Amino acid sequence: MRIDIITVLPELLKSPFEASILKRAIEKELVEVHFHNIRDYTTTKYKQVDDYQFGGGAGMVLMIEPIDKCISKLKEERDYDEVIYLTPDGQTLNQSISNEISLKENIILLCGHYKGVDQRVRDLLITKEISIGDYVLSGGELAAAVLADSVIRLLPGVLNDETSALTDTFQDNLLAPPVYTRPAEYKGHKVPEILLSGNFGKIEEWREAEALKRTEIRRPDLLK
Ligand code: 6GU
Repeated sequence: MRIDIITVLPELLKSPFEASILKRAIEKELVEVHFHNIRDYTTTKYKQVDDYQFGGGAGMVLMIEPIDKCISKLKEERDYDEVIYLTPDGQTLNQSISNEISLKENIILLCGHYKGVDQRVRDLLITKEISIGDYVLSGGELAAAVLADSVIRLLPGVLNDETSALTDTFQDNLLAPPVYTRPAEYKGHKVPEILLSGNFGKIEEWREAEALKRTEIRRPDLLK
């Protein structure tokens, strides 16, 4: 998979890809992540990427021309399955959207900023609009990192047995059960006996029951 991220703030985005699972996925060549600064595609003297909105009102709007130039150049080099705009008024991200995107070959992520992008970018260039939840971020960069992380960890070979995505919260619409590690007792607080029993059938039953219990209490909406 190849992910091209278009932003006015590439430096805000790079560090999540330079550590741990994402870094290893890139090193293993399971994914390529490329950053593009919209400012490198301006034709104006002052490298302007945004402007006041027509009709008046506070807040700057990202202009179509540099974004169009950047996306057009990428599309000349290869075909893209999706051009995704990160925006608080997009479809709310969930595990099934991440699963779907993880099956694509090449995707572009466009990060919004300020008051957003000229509507014509959305009408002409974007195939999917995604939000990461009902709260407002300063820009789409952190949302792009969230989306990319949730997708990359699903690519075959990225996770090993120990970090398997199959037991993740949400993968089967259930929250994950509680987990424990050494010591078996800490300041009088004990690990559930069953986990020390070595009876893997019973342990699996316990985990399923705990996952269900946790989901019923915390997220009953997932069970509907
Ligand atoms: Cl994708 N962008 C911004 N600016 N805020 C958000 C968001 C995206 N998703 C949730 N809040």
